[in-house]
Amino acid sequence: MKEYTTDHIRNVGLVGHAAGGKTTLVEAMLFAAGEISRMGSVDEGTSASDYHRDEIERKNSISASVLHSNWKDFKINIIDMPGYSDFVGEVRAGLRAVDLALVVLNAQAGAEVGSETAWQTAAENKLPCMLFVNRLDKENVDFDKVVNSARERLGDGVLPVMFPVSANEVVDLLHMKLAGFDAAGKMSLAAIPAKWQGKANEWREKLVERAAESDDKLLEKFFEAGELGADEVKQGLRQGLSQGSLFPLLCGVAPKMFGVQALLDFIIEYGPAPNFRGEVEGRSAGGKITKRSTTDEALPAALVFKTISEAHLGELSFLRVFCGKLNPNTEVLNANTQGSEKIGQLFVMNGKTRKDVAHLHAGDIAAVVKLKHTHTGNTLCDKRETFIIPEIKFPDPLMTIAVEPKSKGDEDKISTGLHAMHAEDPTFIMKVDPELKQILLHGQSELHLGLVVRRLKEKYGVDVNMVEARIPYRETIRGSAREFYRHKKQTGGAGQFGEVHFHMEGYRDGAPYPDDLTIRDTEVIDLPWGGKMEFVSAIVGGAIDARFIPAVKKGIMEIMESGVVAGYPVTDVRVILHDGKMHAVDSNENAFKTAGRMCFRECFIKAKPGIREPIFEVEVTVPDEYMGDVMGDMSGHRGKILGVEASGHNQIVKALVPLKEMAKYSTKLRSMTQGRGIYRQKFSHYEEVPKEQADKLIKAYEEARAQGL
Ligand SMILES: Nc1nc2c(ncn2[C@@H]2O[C@H](COP(=O)(O)OP(=O)(O)OP(=O)(O)O)[C@@H](O)[C@H]2O)c(=O)[nH]1
Ligand SMILES: [Mg+2]
Repeated sequence: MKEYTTDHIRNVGLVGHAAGGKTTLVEAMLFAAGEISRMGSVDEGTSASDYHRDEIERKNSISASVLHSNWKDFKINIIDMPGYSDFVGEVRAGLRAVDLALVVLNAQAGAEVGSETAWQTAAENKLPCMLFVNRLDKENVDFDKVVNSARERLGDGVLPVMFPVSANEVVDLLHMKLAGFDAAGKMSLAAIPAKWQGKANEWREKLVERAAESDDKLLEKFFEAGELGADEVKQGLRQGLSQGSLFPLLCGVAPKMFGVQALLDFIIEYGPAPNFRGEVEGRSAGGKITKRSTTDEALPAALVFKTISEAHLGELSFLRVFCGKLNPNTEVLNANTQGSEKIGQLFVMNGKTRKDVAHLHAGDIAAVVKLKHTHTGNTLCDKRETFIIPEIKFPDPLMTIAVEPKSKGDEDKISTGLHAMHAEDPTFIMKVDPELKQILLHGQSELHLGLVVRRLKEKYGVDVNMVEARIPYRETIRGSAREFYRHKKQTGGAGQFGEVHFHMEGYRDGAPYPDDLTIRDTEVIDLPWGGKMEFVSAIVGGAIDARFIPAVKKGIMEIMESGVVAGYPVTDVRVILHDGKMHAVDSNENAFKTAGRMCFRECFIKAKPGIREPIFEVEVTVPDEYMGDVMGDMSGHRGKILGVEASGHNQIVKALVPLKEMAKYSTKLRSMTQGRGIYRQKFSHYEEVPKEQADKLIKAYEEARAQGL
């Protein structure tokens, strides 16, 4: 494989709402450049990018694929990213490796929710952005409307550099020509027909003006002369794109190769080279921010942005070289772990096929095999000096399911498999939850976790059932109570004796103590399971020895952890130990621990126990027309609407919803909005569950205990 130097490399990432045609466009970009000999298709499962079995079956992208196209002596590295929000982690990682985001819009739908989120991620990475309006061949396409929707939702800098005039022709505003595409997608230029001349002049004028605005000198010249030369327009557009003030918009029909040649030309002529920022920022071993020049001469540093392990590919780590030149068979440093790594051969990828390359120049993207201790997000750098490129920010998990092995004894295999898969996909996290006694999988959606479970079976041979994750309820009290408990046992030799008197009430910060008790000592404990416990000593006249008091507290903590009425940890109580009795011979710590535990139990039952559930703050973004459905559904599921905000053509609904009601929200929202809604959620607080539900939980616990579970 030929080597390309930095200025002959372009790195572009395709993003956008699901089914816009990204993968098909990538296929066309490869085919146009002769990279593949036949134009494959997503529908037939023959595309270079969606090669994974799950992708072929589902007919959509799941994982970011790395490909490239050699076009007119340039190497265009292409990352094709999934549009479904379930796989947003792939977009976060993929966009870290490129210098240009290409947002693919569906001409029938305009800018959609998924286009906006991709756009935001690109903006967070300060990435130059351009657009491609695809599917122009569909009925009822109104190109001007698409441009307007892109302007409204994505930014005023959206600037068409062409507009379509027939099924296979566009007016190219850069060259002021009519570009036609034949059945093979080959482009030929002709004069603009008189009919379109007026619109062409008008749009060209806008384009020149916007290009001039990218640079003060150009703008001055534009005002003086009233126009700019071809090179100046080019310079202005390039600059506007690189600095993020202009978002050029092209169009076409990917499966027919219509517009693809023009797109490739545009990327190499106007797209930023990998060194367009001049420097890359990183951290030294001591955490100091440093910068390195993005040239071959700098010490090398590369970010591992993706890791995969598949039977036919082996273990592959994809890396973007940010600075320096990378040679095969070299020892490098994993800057994050300070461990040593060996880079063997370097590979240039096209989906699942790979070719050897002798060196990688600054800015290039490639893959290496069999790294030992390197994970996604790590930097590999020259051993002489640590340089850590900022880690990739993955999204927080949105939902949780639990898995149970189908055959006993598979727990270890589950853990090994899931840990290995987490290295490939950091957006799902596996945890064994000792409180809920479940293996939990946290991820983006049911679809996402369903695919994880499927791969666990296929790759690691472990079959599991997906079940609902238990809800981490909490027990607490709504009233107050006083009780005493005498623990007394006389079995042959030494006996057991301990008596304690408690006053119990709900814990509230700074609440006054009962008037009739003399407070000696108090301690507020932050409980490991959340909430507080205040333990107060109000013992008078040495009724029980000071040495027994910690034992009483220990007994309380034990029962608080295991729960009293429904088997869930207890939170937010104040216990005042105000009296007791001891026996000169039979009292010991154990006896007082038991007395403490039992007295807590009696008091708790008397003090109106209640059950609390976790409430999440949920933020749903949907197009206007779905807002009513989303709000109705929330209210029907015990949600409290906090407010609604408009954001372009979308509405953001904010609500407080019990976690229990969010169990299958990703699937529900998708069907309610035809995939056009997204949501986020974060823990807010605990709240009491309705009485019927509390009774149900208590009953279930009693039944389980009766059966000895
Ligand atoms: N008519 C028409 N169909 C297209 C065009 N581009 C893509 N398609 C079809 O649209 C569907 C989705 O195309 P993909 O290329 O998989 O879209 P994508 O953006 O990669 O989708 P995700 O990976 O799910 O985000 C497929 O059935 C394609 O054949 C187009 O320009 N015109
Ligand atoms: Mg795709």
